[in-house]
Amino acid sequence: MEKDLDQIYRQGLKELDVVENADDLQDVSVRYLGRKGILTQFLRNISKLPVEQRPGAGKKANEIKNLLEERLRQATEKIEPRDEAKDTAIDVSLPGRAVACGALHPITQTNQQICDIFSRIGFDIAEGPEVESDYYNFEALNFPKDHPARDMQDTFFITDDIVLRTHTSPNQIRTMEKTSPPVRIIVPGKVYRCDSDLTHTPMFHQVEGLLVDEDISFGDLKGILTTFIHQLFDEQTSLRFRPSFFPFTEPSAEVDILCVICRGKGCRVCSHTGWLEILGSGMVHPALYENVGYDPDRFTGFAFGMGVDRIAMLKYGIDDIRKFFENDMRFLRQF
Ligand code: 2U9
Repeated sequence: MEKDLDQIYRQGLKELDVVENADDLQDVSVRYLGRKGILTQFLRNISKLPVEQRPGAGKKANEIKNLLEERLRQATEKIEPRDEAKDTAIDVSLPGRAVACGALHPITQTNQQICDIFSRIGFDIAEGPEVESDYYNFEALNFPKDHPARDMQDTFFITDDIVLRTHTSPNQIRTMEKTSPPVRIIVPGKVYRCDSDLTHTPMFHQVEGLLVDEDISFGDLKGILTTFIHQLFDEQTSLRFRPSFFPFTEPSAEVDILCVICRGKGCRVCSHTGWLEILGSGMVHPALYENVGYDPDRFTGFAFGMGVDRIAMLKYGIDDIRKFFENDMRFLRQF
């Protein structure tokens, strides 16, 4: 029996000596160690040997098996030396993995464009709380209690005296309380009004502005806002100032641009007027100066406010404001 095993081993080595390629190697491996291989059969037949021979035969057969396996490994290395570099190398012919790349939300992009334009003109940015007192949101801005103008704002009340700010104007008051003129600020931020339809959401974004100094006139207001609109849309954009009313400005004016869709002919977007309202503005009401300790005989100024979401809708031709907040990637990827 031992002789048989030695014979198998020697024959195996002989065959391994003459292998030339991986296929030859595979053949030898199968012939000796495969499921029906010579050595495998031998091991299987050990159970048929007389009991006293079985342990010795098993031991010897396993030694031969290990030796043959080792020789097979060596022969494999000889034919296909292990290329360590190949194990870790990057296959440059494979297509690359796409890098997921984020982008700014269209409202953020529009907000940044607006702030950039005013920053270049010389305005600083001021920010403040979204939860406000009745005083800063209304009283200091010339909305007395029970004044009908408070109804324009559809306020979310937290308590009788605390509200979600309905505009960013409280920050102009806070800034004026802390700073002497000249004041040149824009105030971007989220504001809240209880209103919801195709063009309104309960939370939206505003940028407001304030400029107070000596000798500031309505001409300065017109010049700065015209420059702003020409930079935001294009230099050729026609605009008009239309009289309006706000409690915090007197006189007040809303600014319209010629409809970007129909160029003034009249369409659904401009309600067939040929014009689109872009922002509100006016000369700061003198009563406000007294609230912050400015001398109304020495200082004058102008203020303005705009809805960023509305401007983004006009710039990108979006007909439903709610699309901005649904986070549908098919919509957002377009910007
Ligand atoms: C101070 C003094 C004056 C801010 C102004 C408007 C006109 C205006 C609206 C535009 C669209 C609000 O988002 S909107 O609905 N705003 O028309 N806002 S003047 O006037 C101020 C603010 C602060 C101390």
